[in-house]
Amino acid sequence: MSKMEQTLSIIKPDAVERNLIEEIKKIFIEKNLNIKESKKIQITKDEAAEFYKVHQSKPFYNDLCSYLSSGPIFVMILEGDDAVSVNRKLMGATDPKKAEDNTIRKLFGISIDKNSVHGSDSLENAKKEISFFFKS
Ligand code: IDP
Ligand code: MG
Repeated sequence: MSKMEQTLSIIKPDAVERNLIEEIKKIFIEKNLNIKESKKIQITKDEAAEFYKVHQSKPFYNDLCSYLSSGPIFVMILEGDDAVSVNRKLMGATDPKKAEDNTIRKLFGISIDKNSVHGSDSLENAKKEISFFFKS
């Protein structure tokens, strides 16, 4: 059975810079992911470090935090049936080279770090990530 969920999506600096916001939003809307709230912002490196804390032991952590804070991002709350997994499927594999055809990362990703989008990987993390960006 499907379940109404909310998840967090981020269009990363590489895609905002290439004016891909509207094109990526269209992909979500066509798959019945409703954009409940959205905003274009730029975060500090400290905020990126907090957001990506789960990756703090990874060798790429510092670069990842620099990158996410390097330019404007577009953050969205997506809502729909099975929104967490539907969004992950639409995004494709982390490495655009390995992403399935017609996924956002296959279509637009440049490299494993400049892979155009972030999406929550579980309902629990979705709740945390939504409250990180959208204080209610
Ligand atoms: P995900 O975004 O598909 O959930 P994660 O493993 O959670 O992938 O990694 C978070 C982000 O860190 C990725 O989207 C990517 O931008 C970056 N990243 C992951 N693995 C590597 C790597 O091996 N080198 C550089 N950056 C990486
Ligand atoms: Mg992840």
